[in-house]
Amino acid sequence: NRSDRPRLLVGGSPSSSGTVETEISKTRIVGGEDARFGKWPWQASLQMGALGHVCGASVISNRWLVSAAHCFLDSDSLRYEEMTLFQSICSLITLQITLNNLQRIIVHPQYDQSVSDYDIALLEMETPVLFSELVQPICLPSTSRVFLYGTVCYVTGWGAIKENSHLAKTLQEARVRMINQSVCNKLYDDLITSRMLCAGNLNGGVDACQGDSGGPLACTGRSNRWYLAGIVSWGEGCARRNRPGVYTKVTALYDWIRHNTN
Ligand code: 4AZ
Repeated sequence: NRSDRPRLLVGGSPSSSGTVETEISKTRIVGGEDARFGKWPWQASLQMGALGHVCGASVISNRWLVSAAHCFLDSDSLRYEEMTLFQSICSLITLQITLNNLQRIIVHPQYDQSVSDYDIALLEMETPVLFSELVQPICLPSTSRVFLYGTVCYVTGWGAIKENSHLAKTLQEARVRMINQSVCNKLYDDLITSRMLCAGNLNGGVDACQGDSGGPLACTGRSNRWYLAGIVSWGEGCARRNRPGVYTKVTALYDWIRHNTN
């Protein structure tokens, strides 16, 4: 019974048929749906010792991953040099491919914690990953690529299944749409910089949440390739009406990524 399973990324498709479940899904925020095994082969989980999963990340080459800068803020309880990196394709429980430990973490020098501007970090692995059916990079969109407002994209992760809730056990995916920049800027009191983009559903109900940070917002382009349009960054709560998810805009940081990863 799918409705028994933990869900995440608030929103996505309704659960199975049946009146009871249908009623429930209307009256509270529900998560996205379980991702099919192997469907998002660039999705990685950043894990720290006893804490387990802390953030998402995306594989962009055999040596590099992209995540959010805010995942790497040192605090008394968290030292990010201790972070180990796992790629968990579909379920943290059934399959864990250990990627090579991190060699270097490059946080964007202009990252501004107070407003979440330039919320991006590059993670270099000690030794290259071997690609397989289950481990594949996502394409980096160049500066000139435009994801039009209304474009359907997918956000994936093991983050909270609703605000202040627990993490998902199975990787979740949710369908979101690109939201107009000026519309989003009005909703968020001009906090949306040109290094950010908004995606979700203005009616609420579909969104990324805590723990999805650093993970991918993936959109298809021509030739059926998937592109990393955004990196889960912030938002007011999760899946609230008129409070869409805010993502780091990857096209705006393409040159910086290229320069640092060669
Ligand atoms: C977070 O706390 C977080 N609804 C990530 C994404 C969103 C909100 C919070 C977007 O990491």
